[in-house]
Amino acid sequence: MTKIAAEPFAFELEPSALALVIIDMQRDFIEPGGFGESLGNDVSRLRAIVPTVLRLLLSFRARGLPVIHTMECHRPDLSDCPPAKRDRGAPRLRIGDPGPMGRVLISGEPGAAILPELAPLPGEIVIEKPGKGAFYATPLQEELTRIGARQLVFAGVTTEVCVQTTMREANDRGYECLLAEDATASYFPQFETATLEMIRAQGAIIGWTATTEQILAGLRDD
Ligand code: C5J
Repeated sequence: MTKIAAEPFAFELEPSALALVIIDMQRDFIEPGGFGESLGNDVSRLRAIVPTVLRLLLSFRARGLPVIHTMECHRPDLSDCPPAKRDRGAPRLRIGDPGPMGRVLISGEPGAAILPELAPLPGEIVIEKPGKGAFYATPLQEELTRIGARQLVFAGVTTEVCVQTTMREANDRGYECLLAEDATASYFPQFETATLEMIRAQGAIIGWTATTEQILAGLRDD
């Protein structure tokens, strides 16, 4: 069995059960002028991982391995957006308001789209999710069962919110989770570091972390 050099210990790779899950690489979180920036965040930290995420994506595609893309967004009538999510903190822009790239985090609006350079190809699984975790109120579990995935490599944004929440949900469902540590980012560097540490603490209590190079080296050796 091929092993990926990972932390806190080697990740035993089962290529036939492997899938890449790319979390929320959406224009509204990452592009200047989008929702994320309007909340006062520095989006350049998120933008910086795009080439690394692309490298992972192209490698999985080249090996014919499954890719799943998630998008945090809501129905235009907001029927899947709890008021507690929309109203909390009285932000200047709320979900569903007209924003710099259309209605904020609404399915089908320009800002909710995945960055063009990472756009899903026909046949790749795309999960629109109303929560931070990608399993809540989505068909993700059924899709993973359908494709036979049991090991998930994670990339995307933001590390401590949607990436970590989804990894915890996946871990509770019995998936082996490996986070590509240089293909994930937060607006807050200290949260990114803390999340990587808490995921791999206590003997991989949530999962493993490895660099993209380590993951791709493991795939090359398989
Ligand atoms: C946030 C996300 N941070 N994709 N969403 O609200 O992490």
